[in-house]
Amino acid sequence: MRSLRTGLSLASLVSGLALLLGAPPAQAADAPLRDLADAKSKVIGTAVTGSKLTGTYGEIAAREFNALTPGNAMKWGSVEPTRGTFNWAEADQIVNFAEANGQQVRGHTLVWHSQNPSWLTNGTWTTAELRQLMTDHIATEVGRYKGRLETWDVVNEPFNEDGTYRQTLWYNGLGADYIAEALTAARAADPSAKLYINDYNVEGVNAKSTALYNLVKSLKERGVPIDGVGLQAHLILGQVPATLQQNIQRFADLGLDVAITELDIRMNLPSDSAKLAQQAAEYKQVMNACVAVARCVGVTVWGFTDSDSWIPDTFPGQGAATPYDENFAPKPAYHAIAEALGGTTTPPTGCTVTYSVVHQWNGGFTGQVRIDCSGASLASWKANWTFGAGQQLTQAWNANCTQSGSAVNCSNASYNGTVPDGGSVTFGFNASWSGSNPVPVVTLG
Ligand code: G2I
Repeated sequence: MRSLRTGLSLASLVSGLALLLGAPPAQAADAPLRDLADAKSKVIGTAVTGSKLTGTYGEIAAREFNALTPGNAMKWGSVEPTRGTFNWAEADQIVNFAEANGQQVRGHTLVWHSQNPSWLTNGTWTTAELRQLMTDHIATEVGRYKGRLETWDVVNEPFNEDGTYRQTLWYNGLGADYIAEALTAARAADPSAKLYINDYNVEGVNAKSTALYNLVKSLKERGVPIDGVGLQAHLILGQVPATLQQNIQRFADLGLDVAITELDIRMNLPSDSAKLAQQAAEYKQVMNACVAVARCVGVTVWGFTDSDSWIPDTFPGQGAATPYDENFAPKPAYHAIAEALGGTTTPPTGCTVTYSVVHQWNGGFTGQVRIDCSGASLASWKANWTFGAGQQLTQAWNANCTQSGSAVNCSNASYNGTVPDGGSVTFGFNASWSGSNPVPVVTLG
């Protein structure tokens, strides 16, 4: 997208749903997720990338979620890439966006073994220097946002899978009490922020979650400031732990808050309607477990759209882990979250068409149109739209397209007229543009 001089992000170039065919007709969600969550006094949050908070991405982030977590912007490597030189731009942008939209912010994260600046990880420090670095970092970052953030993930991922402490810069240099020291420093810097320890694979009752349990129990007994535990919940389709609610409850019974902080449920690609239905059921299971425990403050998803998820980069061949697809169409998981929060929506059935600009340069662009069917199928199809700003088609593939004036009419090629229930067909085109390149409404016929 570097060729774009207008400052538009990909997100702002991509349209959502245009038209539904089939029966029954589409039901729009009756209320945004955040309204449903507010009515239950729960958090429904999402991790976000600051640079994407415009266009459709920004609209959904603001409309559907009552809390935001910066996915990367508040990590030490992001805010202090060079010692003493700070870059708060993305973190500030996210906090400002949240305040403008009446959303909480979950600060993420202060003391971690990953995404630290190289000056820190490559340095040689005495114990006293390391302690000072850690507490100064906390004082600086927590202090900057004092009174504005609801929550901080103070310590992230302190445990190994077997429940022993992870050997990190902090553990190796300061011993296990780095955790208490970090929490104490965070409390001093912002007495009103809720302070959490956050980890993954601690959703069910197991050796790792029991180590976390024993740690927070002893911290509380010692009077160390700790308000809650974050269960990240990077889950795999078919593997929601059966003991999730029981585990949430045992932390709550210690007098701590619990948050599901990074929920996603990944699957082997490609996705299909059966996997997406199973994923929806599992999202609902996680939501239900949190809704059932009063001290479970809520659930944050780790990116709300498949186009902004860490999964495909880290687990090649896996993905589709979030509640919206890569074109910002809500998936069955979205409707499952709504239902768990007391909404009454049923997922739409029928065939939808989505138009996106996948690449744009000075004077030209590549567009993509995708037809998805769920609970319906097509034997042939037409996709028609009107270009609103003089765009002119130059070439199309996987469809027969003609343009007359501003009207574009496309029909299936000989080999892709059939769109089965649960399937999709995509075609592409190149076109010219000048001035602006607004996204048209596409009708399916
Ligand atoms: O790894 C998934 C999450 C596990 N729990 C803690 C979270 O903080 C963590 O988030 C992910 C981000 O979603 C990724 O976006 O943390 C990753 C790093 O451990 C993030 O990935 C990094 C890439 O590794 C970098 O190459 C990239 O420059 O994201 C950076 C920014 O896009």
